[in-house]
Amino acid sequence: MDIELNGIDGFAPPPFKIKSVEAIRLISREERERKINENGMNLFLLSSKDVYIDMLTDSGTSAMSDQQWAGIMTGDESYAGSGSFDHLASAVSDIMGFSYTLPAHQGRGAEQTFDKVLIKEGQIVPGNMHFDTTRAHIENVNGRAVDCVIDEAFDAGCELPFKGNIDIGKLEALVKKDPSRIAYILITATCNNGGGQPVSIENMRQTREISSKYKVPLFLDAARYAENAFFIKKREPGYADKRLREIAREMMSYMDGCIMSAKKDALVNIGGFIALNDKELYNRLAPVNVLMEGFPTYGGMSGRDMEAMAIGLYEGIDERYLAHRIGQVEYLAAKLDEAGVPLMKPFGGHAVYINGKEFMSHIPCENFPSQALCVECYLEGGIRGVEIGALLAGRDPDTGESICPKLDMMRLAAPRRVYMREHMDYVAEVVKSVFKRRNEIRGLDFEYESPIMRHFLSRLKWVEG
Ligand code: PM9
Repeated sequence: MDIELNGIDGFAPPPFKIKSVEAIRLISREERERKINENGMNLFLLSSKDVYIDMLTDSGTSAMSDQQWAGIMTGDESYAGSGSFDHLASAVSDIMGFSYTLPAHQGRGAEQTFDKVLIKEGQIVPGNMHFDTTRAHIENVNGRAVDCVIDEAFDAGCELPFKGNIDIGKLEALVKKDPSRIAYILITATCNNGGGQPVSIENMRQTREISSKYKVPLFLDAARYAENAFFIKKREPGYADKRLREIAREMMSYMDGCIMSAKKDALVNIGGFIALNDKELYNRLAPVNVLMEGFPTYGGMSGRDMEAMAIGLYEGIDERYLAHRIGQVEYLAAKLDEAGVPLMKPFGGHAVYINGKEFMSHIPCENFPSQALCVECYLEGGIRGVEIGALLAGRDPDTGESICPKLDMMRLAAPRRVYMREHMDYVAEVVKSVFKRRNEIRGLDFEYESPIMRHFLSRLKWVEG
């Protein structure tokens, strides 16, 4: 047995050691109370110095390697023809198999360019479950984002191996009604809003069949493609002996291209890109990207960031690193599970998703149970998680009513290569302690509701009790 991949106790050891540390501090309970009240019970508005363990997001929060920092020093800052862009394009082509790379400052920059070119007014973008910025960009150009994920995705306790899969029947029914109304199909892997659940290779292949049959392009939201490849290796029959690079290549072989927020699996603090093989489409995208992001050989990124990204793409698909990373998330989830905390199952790749609806079953949806849980975890131990529930879901564009989503969760996202097992032990103790006194916790109401993507900027207050 390979200890580096499986560990001695079932959890793979970290394939790195620490060269530089950053101090963190737990401010007092009184200070935490003051800070969260001053910031309208919204953890996005807190200053990071007032947070002890920051699990708000795994996006842009990775610790870069010494190799990446070395790359920062050798980045080529030329406006046009940067050598660092060549390194990035070559890494994308080598790992993903796409010939054309268009950089963007982050995922939503890529989405903005992409949707401006690919979506005509009134067109539909079906997918498994779109991420919130993805949906917002589709709607921003008057398109419609439609989720076609399998029904089991909404059953938090259901232990299917690939709960991020598209329901092929639902997808085909939608596409065949009028293929000309479909701008493109998008698979998000792993499926962030569905609990970090992976998509199987078989499902990608079947989606490709639909895409080819109706002549509609298929793209991947590749933010966490490497974690998805790891789950395929672990869970899909026939893939246990394949290298992750081979699996990633096969995933991409079913796609016309991908859009990537590189702030996740490319282990960088900023950056993103669109990658594809169709030269004609590239030629339509590039001028728009010049307008929105920058010249095609930097697209909103500095040369040094592209250099670090080119290196990070290779490090992010390394199996020993992924075995440790996904094992760390599993370690935290298993501790909470043992204590009876209701969780999204199976455990996801980049985060532990706590079922806030069940944890706070006495708080109705309109009083944001998972947001109340996030606030309480901050008050209890200075932990910052994020709500993926009613607050994030926003309002129905047709009726204006607040949406009550089927899944209402608190996400504890693990930044890559940042925290140790001791941090996870601490987080588990804090959540367990909130769980013990959950029935005393009240819900929240708006003090101010932000009009777009309201979870970022809204302010809340405790309901009278
Ligand atoms: N995801 C996340 O925390 C960061 C924004 S919300 C705190 O999960 C997918 C699957 C994402 C994603 C961002 C984006 C947008 C696209 N697709 O944040 O613009 O999870 O780089 O990427 C966040 P950017």
